[in-house]
Amino acid sequence: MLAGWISGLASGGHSRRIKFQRSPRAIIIPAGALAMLILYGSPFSSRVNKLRYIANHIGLDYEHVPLSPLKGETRTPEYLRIHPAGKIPAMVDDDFALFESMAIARYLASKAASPIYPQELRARAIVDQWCEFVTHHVEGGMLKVFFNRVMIPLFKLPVEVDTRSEQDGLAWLDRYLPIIEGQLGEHAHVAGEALTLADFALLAALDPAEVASVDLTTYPSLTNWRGRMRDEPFYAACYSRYSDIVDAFR
Ligand SMILES: N[C@@H](CCC(=O)N[C@@H](CS)C(=O)NCC(=O)O)C(=O)O
Repeated sequence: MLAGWISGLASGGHSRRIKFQRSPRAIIIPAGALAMLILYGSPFSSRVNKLRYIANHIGLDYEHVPLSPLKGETRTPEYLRIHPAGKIPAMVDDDFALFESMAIARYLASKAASPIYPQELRARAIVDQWCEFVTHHVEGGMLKVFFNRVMIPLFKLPVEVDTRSEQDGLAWLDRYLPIIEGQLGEHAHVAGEALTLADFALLAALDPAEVASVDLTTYPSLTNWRGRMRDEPFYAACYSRYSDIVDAFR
């Protein structure tokens, strides 16, 4: 049996160490965890927060271990067994490890048979469609802006601000957010009338808007939807606003 340790802060804010053991089948099993389901990754990451929103909304019993790639906490041999690229988020559910945030999102919703990821073939395909659109175009655009405007100066990252990438990100948002605005002008939620995974994906992707000085008020339906979503208990269970997380580093 192999054993190792990763330091982390539990969701309750208490310092704790989590022991990992490797089973004969080489699957990482967290020992000493309070919950069987563990979500890894700093709340600085909107991809991590997407999963926390979903787990909170579904009412899953989970533990959040906010490992930071910037502190090297995702490069330990133990964590690399969970995510071979050392990225966040990742998840361990009992003896099952998974990475890639949308794969984890689908797993969590499916595990709970939640209507946020419908079973019916076409309804599910529409949710997948909007999740992909949000992930590749909206999240992709926002992260380019966020990385250059916030991450590089805040963490004094040893790279130059890439203004072309920043402008690309803004151009993506200018191109793709009107499509989301049109959708939310006609429907209560991103993939139609029902709350789905696509809403959580979009909410998390747009969370950095204020700290990255991206003005979303020019999209009234989107702004209204965002206000409704951020009033939900799943959001308050994470923070009052995403900017609280960023401000804590200033
Ligand atoms: N497509 C992946 C992206 C994962 C990713 O790039 N995560 C970032 C943080 S949001 C990360 O871990 N960066 C640190 C690194 O690349 O080492 C997902 O959705 O999970």
